[in-house]
Amino acid sequence: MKVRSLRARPVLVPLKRPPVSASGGIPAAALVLIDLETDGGITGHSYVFAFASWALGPVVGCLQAMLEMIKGDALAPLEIEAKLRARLTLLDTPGLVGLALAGIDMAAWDALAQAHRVPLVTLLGGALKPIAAYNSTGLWLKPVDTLADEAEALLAEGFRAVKLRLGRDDAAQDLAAVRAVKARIGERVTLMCDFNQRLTVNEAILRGRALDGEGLYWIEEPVRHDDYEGYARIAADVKTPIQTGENLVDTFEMARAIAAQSLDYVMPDVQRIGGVTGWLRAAALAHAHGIEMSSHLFPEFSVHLLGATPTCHWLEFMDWAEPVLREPLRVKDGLAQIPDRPGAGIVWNEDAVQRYAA
Ligand code: SMN
Ligand code: MG
Repeated sequence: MKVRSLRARPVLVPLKRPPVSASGGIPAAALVLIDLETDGGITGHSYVFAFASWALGPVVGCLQAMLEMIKGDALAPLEIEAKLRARLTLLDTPGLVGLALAGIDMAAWDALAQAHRVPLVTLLGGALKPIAAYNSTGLWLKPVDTLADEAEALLAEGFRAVKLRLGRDDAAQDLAAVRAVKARIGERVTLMCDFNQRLTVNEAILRGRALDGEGLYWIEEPVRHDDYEGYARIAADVKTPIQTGENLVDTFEMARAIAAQSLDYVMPDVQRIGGVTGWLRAAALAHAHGIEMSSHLFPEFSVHLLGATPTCHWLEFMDWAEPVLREPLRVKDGLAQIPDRPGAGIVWNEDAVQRYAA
C-alpha cells in the first residue's frame, strides 16, 4: 500500500467552555482535519490543533509540501517519519512544521491499523482496556465563586478527576480557588492544577509550598517549560509532584528534562512529541526511568497510545474535536473506553465539517 494524496481541511470549532489560562484565551478550536489517502482504498484520519486561526493556512501549506515528499512511498510510518525528518533537517521540526509532521504520522498509523482491521492499540500490541481520564474542559481562570459549581458539572459528565487552572496575580485567590473546589468535590475526587508557565522559579517554590497539603494531585507547568534547572529546584523544594511535558518537541528534549530531574510526572502531547512514532519513543523513555506518563489534548489518539504505554497514568480529556466527530470518545465512571473500531476510530461528521470550515 502506498501514499497517494492528502486532504487538509481547516475548521474553527466552537468551544463549550472556551479556555482562559495563565497563558491566554482560546476563543475557538482552530483544527486542521487530515485525510491521508492510500492506493489500497484506505484513508488515514487525524487532526492537529493550530492554536490560532491565522496558523491554519500555514499548517495546511506545510502538510501539502510534506505530501509531495512522501507521495508514492510505502505506508510504513517509521520510514515516512524518518524521511520527513531527514528532508527537514536544515529547517528543523519544532513549531508548525513539527505539528504538520505529527499529523501525517498519526494519519499514517491510523491507516496502517485500518489496513489490519484492528484498533490502533491492538496494532501496537496493547489491549482494549479502560484508561483513567480527568475532565480538563473547564475550571479555567474564572471568578473563584463560580468554580465549585463548575467542578460539580464537570464530574457529572462521567469523571472522578478534574484539572483546575491557576496563575492569578494574587496567590491568595489561587489558594481560595483550590479550597473552594476541593471543599465541594471531596477527598475522593482527584484534583490536578496547571499554572501554564506563569510563575518565576522563586514564586513557584513559594506558591508550591503554600499549596502542599491542600490535596492537589500534581502541579503542572509552574514556570517556562524549558527551564529544566529551575524545575529541578522546584521539584526538590515542593512536596506535591511536578507535572510537565506538553511542550516537549522530541525525545531528545525529554531525555534532557529527565536527566535534569526536572519532573516527577510527564505528559507529552502527541502532536508535539512527534505523533504516534514520537509517543512510542517517549513511552519507552518514561518506562526506563520509572516515570508515570499522561497525555495532553488529542484524547482520541492518546487513549490508544496510553493503552500501549507501560507507565500509563492519566488521559487528559478535551472535547474540542467532538463537534466534528461522528462518534466522540466515551468516558464512564472516570474511565475512557478505547473504541473497538479499526484505527484510531476517527470518523468525520461531514455536516459539521462543512459548517465550521475556515
Ligand atoms: C492547555 C494547553 C493548551 C490549550 C489550553 C490549555 C493546558 C492543558 O496547558 O494542559 O490542558
Ligand atoms: Mg497544561
